[in-house]
Amino acid sequence: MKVNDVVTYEVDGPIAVITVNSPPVNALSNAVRQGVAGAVQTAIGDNGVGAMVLICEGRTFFAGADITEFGKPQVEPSLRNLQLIVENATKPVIAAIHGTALGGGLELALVAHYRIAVPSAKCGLPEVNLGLLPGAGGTQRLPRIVGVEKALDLITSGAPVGARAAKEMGLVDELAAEGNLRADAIGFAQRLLDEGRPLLKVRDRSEKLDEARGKPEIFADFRKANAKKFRGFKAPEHIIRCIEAALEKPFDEGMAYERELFNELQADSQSAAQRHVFFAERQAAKIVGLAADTPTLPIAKVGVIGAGTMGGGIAMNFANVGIPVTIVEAKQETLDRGLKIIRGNYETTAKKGRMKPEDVETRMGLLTGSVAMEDLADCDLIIEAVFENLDVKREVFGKLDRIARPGAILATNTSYLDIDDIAAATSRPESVVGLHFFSPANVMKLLEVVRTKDTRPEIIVTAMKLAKTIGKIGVLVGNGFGFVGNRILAARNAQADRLVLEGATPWAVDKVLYDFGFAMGHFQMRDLVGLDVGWNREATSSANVREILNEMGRHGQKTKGGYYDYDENRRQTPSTVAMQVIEDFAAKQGIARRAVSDEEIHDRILFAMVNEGARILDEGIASRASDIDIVWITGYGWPKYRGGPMFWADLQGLPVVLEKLKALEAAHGEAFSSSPLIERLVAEGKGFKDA
Ligand code: 3H9
Repeated sequence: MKVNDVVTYEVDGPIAVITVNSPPVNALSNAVRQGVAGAVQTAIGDNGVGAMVLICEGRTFFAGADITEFGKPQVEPSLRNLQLIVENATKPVIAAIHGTALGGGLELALVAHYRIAVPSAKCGLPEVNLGLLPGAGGTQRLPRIVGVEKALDLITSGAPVGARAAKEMGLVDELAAEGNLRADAIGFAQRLLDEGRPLLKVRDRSEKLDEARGKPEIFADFRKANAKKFRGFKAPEHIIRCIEAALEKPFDEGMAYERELFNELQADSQSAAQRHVFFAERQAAKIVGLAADTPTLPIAKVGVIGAGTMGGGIAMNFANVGIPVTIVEAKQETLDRGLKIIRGNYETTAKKGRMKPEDVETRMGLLTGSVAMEDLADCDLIIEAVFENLDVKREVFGKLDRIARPGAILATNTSYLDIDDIAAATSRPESVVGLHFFSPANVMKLLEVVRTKDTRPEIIVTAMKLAKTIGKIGVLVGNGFGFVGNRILAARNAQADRLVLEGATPWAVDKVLYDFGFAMGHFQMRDLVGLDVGWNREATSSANVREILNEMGRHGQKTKGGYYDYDENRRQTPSTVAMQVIEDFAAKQGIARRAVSDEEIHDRILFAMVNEGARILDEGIASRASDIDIVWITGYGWPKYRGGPMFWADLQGLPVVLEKLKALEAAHGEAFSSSPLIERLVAEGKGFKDA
């Protein structure tokens, strides 16, 4: 029997089966909640029914509350009221889990009296990733099942656990055979009836809480151990407080407290930002302007030119997913060094327990070194990662053109250069694309896929799909100086450099950015990456502070000195030497140093970045404002809880942004002349999200 469009009710002997089918992920939308409530009530009233199974069709059990309904008027039953109906049912409810039982979905399973799952299923409370906490009893019920320490880990990390681990923790009562969930759940329900098993309510359990009561230090220790990871985020601390309440307060009071803190987070800009990021990540994968049926090309073998830090990291991505790679270097010695570093990276990962030791050899076995570019002749994709110089890259592409098989994808990892110029060195510019990886390339999530004026649609689609295959977030961008990420970085560089000449210290600039939420400041980042990256040793022009520091041998952390000084343990202190260089250079330039406030640092850096982002969007280098946000969050450490530069600007309100830019332009010149897009959007009463 159909209860409504998304829920059906069937009876199999004494077992009622309530099936939900609401693609794509069975989120607990209004219709789903109404349908399930109706079906449970039917089963309660049905004298022939002794127990009920709650199961989902499609790829997963409930993936959580329907995030798209947040902020809209609440339709009854709310998730919490649905839970009351299920938990207080007079007949046992069995949640039958496959796919991912997440957030409100797992919380609904936690009010069922028993849970059965297939081995491939996963259970988790990922609300923290959306700047939220589990607001339907997750913080109160999970510790009652798995204990306080595990609950703290699971809920603040948001990481799901597999069904087997869930069974060990007591979160799942029974494992079903893969592919046989419905029948096994019915069998399990029948057994419960036959054995006369009681209606178990998680809320009534206390043994796991009792275990924690003797250890009051749990919470303080947990906060201390995670202080760095949680810095700036509100949700983790709210979660910890709720779990403390689970221990200290009676169940109903704990629930009320959880609800209060959930409401607080839901109304906060951090959650709005993190929900924006969730959808923005998924949007980024959608390609604008190409036919949906554009075919992809098979990538069975990859070539990488350059075995340096970048080339090595890029090659690892493919070996990690089982794709063989040929790495080409000019000299055997450099090649050997590169391969040794890759092996070292894998061995370190294995030592840390993040990879099976035997996988080191499997992955190394997928990497073949060569000093002959001819060995790339059978590759489907060749990625060039040589020195950042147009002539060098053009020479490589000219050679590749003669060697690569027809139809092969020729990619460059350039971070600033014009890819049309590189492609022009070949007879097949339509086969050339940019694949801009971020260092360390085996770790960083971002991949800018750069389309040129000629890149074939099949190659664009293939590159975006490949990003997903190797676990990256691909963002499709246009071919212009620095693409999206580095062009905005250049705007930040310009302001940061200027600010220190005008009177700010590098540490003051860094502190403003750190306090805003970046993992590290601008100059700390430069010292880490190395001031000599991209530095032309031959041209000793002393044209700026960075060059002078380089000429002095101060290349950053690796030489124990850059903008900061570093001790043996890479602990930093502000450098008086660097400060002197800055002051001397400012004097030489005729710049009178003055006091610069933190507010000025904040505004000049951030609004310059937003303005550059607007230009990028206006020029079509990015397809959407949210793509720019994803680039800066995944590639440059923009704090996730601030949603990316464009979301942050929308949050200030574009009229405020425009006013700031006008004031900054009056004070500091045309670097702040506002993008025409901002002016247009303000005139139309719109934000970047509408652009
Ligand atoms: C919550 O539960 C609060 C409660 O504690 C308290 C309430 C009082 N809602 O990721 P995919 C869409 S908060 C609406 O590409 P996959 C998604 O946008 C929630 N829509 O697939 C996409 O749409 P489109 C806690 C959702 O197979 C499509 O589904 N739950 C939701 O790679 C496919 O998604 C979470 O945070 C949703 N909840 O991964 C879980 N979820 O096709 C969030 C997904 O238009 N979801 N969509 O682009 C996930 O982690 C993944 O989607 C999942 C599937 C693992 C389920």
